[in-house]
Amino acid sequence: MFFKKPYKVEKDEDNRVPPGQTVTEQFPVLTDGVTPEVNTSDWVFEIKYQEDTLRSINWKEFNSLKQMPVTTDIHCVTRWSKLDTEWEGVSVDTLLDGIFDDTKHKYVMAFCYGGYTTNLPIEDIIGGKAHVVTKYDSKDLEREHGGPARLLVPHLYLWKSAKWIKGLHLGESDSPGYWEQYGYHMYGDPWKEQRFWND
Ligand SMILES: Nc1nc2c(c(=O)[nH]1)N[C@H]1C(S)=C(S)[C@@H](COP(=O)(O)O)O[C@H]1N2
Ligand SMILES: [Mo]
Repeated sequence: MFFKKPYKVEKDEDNRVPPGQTVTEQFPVLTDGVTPEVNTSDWVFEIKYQEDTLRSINWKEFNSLKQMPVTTDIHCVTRWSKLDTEWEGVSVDTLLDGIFDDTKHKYVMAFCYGGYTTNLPIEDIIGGKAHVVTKYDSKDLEREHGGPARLLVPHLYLWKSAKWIKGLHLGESDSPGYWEQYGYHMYGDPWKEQRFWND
């Protein structure tokens, strides 16, 4: 008798966890420096290109955009991974809708309340690959994990998932963000163990 293979084979844990990582049930907090207190009444999210602000939205406007559930594994460069984390937020595609110009917008610097920054190629935050999330486990995102809103780019090491996000600065060229200036990899692919500059 002929059995069709199931369309989606559940990946076993070994194949889901990048090299050098260990799965944790905890959700460690990793913050360098201040944990800013950001009130949603003051919150603004800005998208900039050079000196121009292409979009500026407040909390109410952000929440009126299409909210998406995201279930994903996350990987921290300090060697923990967490499987099937559940988030909710707005796709970066939605945030860039109508303003994205692929001839000029090649890289992005995410900037945050508190001053943290991290750089990414624009390709890595479009096409459903990144969200600005405001909920974790169906609850408002805790302040220590970046509440009220953080970037979530789960296919890269978690330092790229900027907490307390304030906006995205689009540009033509790549320049190092906070950790990248201190030697963290410019790209940060966990499957290639791109932890530091020479990896
Ligand atoms: N604004 C800001 N975002 C940040 C950081 C930070 O120090 N400040 N740390 C990064 C690092 S190194 C990691 S591993 C993750 C940790 O997220 P968590 O604290 O929710 O686990 O946030 C990233 N985003
Ligand atoms: Mo990290």
